[in-house]
Amino acid sequence: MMNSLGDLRRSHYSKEINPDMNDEEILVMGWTHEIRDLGGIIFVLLRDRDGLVQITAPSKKIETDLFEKLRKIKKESVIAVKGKVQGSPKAPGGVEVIPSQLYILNESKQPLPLDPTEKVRAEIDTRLDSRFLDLRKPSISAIFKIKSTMLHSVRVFLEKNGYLEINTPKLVASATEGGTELFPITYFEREAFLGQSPQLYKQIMMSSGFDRVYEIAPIFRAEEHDTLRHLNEVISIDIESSFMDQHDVMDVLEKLVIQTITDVTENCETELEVLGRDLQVPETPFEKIEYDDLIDMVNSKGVPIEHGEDLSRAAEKAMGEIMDGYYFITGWPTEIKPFYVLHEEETPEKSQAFDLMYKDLEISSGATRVHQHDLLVEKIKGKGLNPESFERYLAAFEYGMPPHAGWGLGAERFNMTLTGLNNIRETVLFPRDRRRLTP
Ligand code: AMO
Repeated sequence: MMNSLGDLRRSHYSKEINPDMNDEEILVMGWTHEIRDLGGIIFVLLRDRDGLVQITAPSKKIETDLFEKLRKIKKESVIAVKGKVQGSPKAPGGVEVIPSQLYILNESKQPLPLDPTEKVRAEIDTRLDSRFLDLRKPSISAIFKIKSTMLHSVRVFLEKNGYLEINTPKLVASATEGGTELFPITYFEREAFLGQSPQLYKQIMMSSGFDRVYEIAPIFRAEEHDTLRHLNEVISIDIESSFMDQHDVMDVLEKLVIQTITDVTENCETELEVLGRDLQVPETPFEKIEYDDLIDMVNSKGVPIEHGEDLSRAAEKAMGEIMDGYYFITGWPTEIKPFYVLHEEETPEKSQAFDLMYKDLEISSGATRVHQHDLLVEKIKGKGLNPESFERYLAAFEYGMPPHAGWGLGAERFNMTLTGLNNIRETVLFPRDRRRLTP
């Protein structure tokens, strides 16, 4: 075993090796995925981030010491192999490597708590406990390659549309979203909380004249529920735009979803295939369903729900049976939306808020905001909150706050719609739920 890498450097990733490189000397690095010892010939499958490469060692062609060393490698050990490329139609990628040197960079302990070759299925909790091994599986790492492409695509799209990336504090003094609980923390001699949403800060930035901002950052929700769609820490993609209303930002959201799906289908072909996912770019415009009509649709499916209520899980499920892709819900009752949401002028009981849904899953919500100071104070009081605890936020509305609108899109839920996965835990490297705080 080696303590340091020395001058050893990888010459190629597995996916870069092809039959045209016949006889070329290369150096590959990765993990021993599998070892097959057939007596006179040993096959080692080396796995790196991008796939597998076969190391073929016929006893007649290579030195005895090397042959014996290969035979003794333990599964999932980290190795480097120097050798020559040879075309081999049966091997992965149509090539194999005839080794001349083997370096064992780190040996893996045995037995393994989890099998990264995916031959043995494991329960999600076992997988999350040994997440580093779980993530070595191609079908699991594929999810995060898609997530990386998704976030890249979102950033490129927003930058192109004039949005500036901002970072706002996650240590905060008060709540922003009604309905969900906060995680309290000790902030020196005071109590503080983990931020539920950058809502108040992104709005303050409108008063700062930044016009269009976005943030991609964690939000913390102390929700007790243990479901396939909720976590206590997620990544929220937030935007806020001045001189826009709900219709303008819904348009931005729809275009962003389309651009991201296009980029993922073009750049993650292998990953989508590994996941068995046939991702198609949806047709636009996305359907817009008025809240009142939706309640009737849900009732007609036999699910009881009153006008004015928030959607129950049963109601979402009923919608999932009716709708097949992305759609907006508009015209939500003002009563059940947060204080910062503006109502319709003519029908104040109706708000200018919307949700973006995918089948039965809410992936985003947004609204035209209240930008008049006095109305905002009234709305805060109306929710039973104390305007004094919003003093610094409210000040931004007294000296020239433009009309504005925005939304928050859950990165994990968006990823679920791309990958087709139904447990949100699958889309986070190290999920935080009601029971899990490690690893
Ligand atoms: P909301 O609370 O609806 O709105 O959150 C926006 C989006 O964030 C995601 N999300 C979650 N995902 C998984 N687990 C959770 N516990 C969780 N909580 C939220 C969802 C949701 O649609 N300030 C507003 C946004 C705005 O109006 O700009 C807000 O936070 O995908």
